[in-house]
Amino acid sequence: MIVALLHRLSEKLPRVVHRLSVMMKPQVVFVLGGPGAGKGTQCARIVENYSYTHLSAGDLLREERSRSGSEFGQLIETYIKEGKIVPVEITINLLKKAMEETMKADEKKFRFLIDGFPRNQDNLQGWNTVMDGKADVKFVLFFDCGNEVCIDRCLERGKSSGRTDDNRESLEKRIQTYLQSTRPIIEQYEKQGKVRTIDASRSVDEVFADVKNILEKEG
Ligand code: UP5
Ligand code: MG
Repeated sequence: MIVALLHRLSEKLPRVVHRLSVMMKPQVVFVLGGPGAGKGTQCARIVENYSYTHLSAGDLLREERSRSGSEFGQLIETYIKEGKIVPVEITINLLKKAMEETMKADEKKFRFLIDGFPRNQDNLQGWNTVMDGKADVKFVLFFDCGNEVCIDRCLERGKSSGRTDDNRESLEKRIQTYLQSTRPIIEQYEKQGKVRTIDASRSVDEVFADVKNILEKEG
């Protein structure tokens, strides 16, 4: 009797494990910091070394901007060039779709680095409305870097990036938006004890050494 029961259980086990992994809630790390702080660079390094999927909200918006037939192309272009934050309805749909597609293609990919989001109160509300209970925000990786270093890095990149916002005029606006809208979001998470701050003004390797320490501590 017991042997038969154990036998049936062992038959069912793979399916149970499979179902559990399907039900795995997305685990999210928000990656924030000023324009050019190195968010994208460090996320790429993390992906090489850990099982995270990198989703840059800015990259998703730029993709949507150039998608033929997109009804938001012009609006996104204007916002990006002006350093303003695109209405969250657009961004959250792109993020949600990218997360769903990633998990559908490979159910083991449930750990996400969401880079450059949430940038303001509107973004945060949108996230809470659409994603509340559907994903766990583990912590915020905050790449802390002085404005001048940020501007210099983006101007340097602007020589070849083709990004319409890597010029001094757009950069001044991006910095203002960052200081006025994004820093308060980081401060809110700070009060919840969720921010892991890294001095991002150093070399890529030095910054990544700190990132590794944090990720290994967080598990
Ligand atoms: N670099 C990187 N690290 C370095 C280091 N340690 N030492 C020396 N050089 C370093 O790096 C920038 C440049 O610096 C690169 O040339 C790199 O080699 C070098 P990168 O890793 O790209 O920095 P990152 O922080 O990712 O800079 P990015 O320009 O992408 O930051 P932004 O936050 O400004 O851009 P994003 O793409 O996220 O957003 C663009 C716009 O989209 C926003 O301004 C906004 O208009 C819009 N947006 C929204 O509206 N909503 C969103 O949710 C997201 C974006
Ligand atoms: Mg980036």
